[in-house]
Amino acid sequence: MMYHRVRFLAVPLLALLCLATTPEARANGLSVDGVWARPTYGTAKVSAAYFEITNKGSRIVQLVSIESPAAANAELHTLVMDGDIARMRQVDSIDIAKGEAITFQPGGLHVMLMGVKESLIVGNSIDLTLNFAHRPPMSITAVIAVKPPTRARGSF
Ligand SMILES: [Cu+2]
Repeated sequence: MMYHRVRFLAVPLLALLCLATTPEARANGLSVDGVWARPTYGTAKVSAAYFEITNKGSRIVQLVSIESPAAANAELHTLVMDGDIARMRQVDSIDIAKGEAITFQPGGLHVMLMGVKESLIVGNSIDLTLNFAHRPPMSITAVIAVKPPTRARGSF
């Protein structure tokens, strides 16, 4: 079955990812960089994670969910204006057209992390798994920070 061949190919790809020193991940024409999440303070159990995802592949990619071992729940959210008030709305899925880059950032799309299990401290990091329709999941690492990390340069 094709599935076995795909799994076999995934091993050298993972090895490459381990060599990367910046929070950037690539797989199957997808690249994700600038991954960060907000720290939590006091007893707060809520955080948000952000990144830029670029589809350099030949077909549309649909991001359907995100999960993290660091939080009980992770949801895709966007901010919509309701008069003067910005409200968060859950998004079912996000389509990334071929050649398109989508940025999750404060004031817009974000990953809402709820039920954060341990305080998120600046300088630490957490793992996130991106789940897609019709393709394998992708693991990325978010640095805990108060602002976006310096962009990784695409050098390979
Ligand atoms: Cu939210």
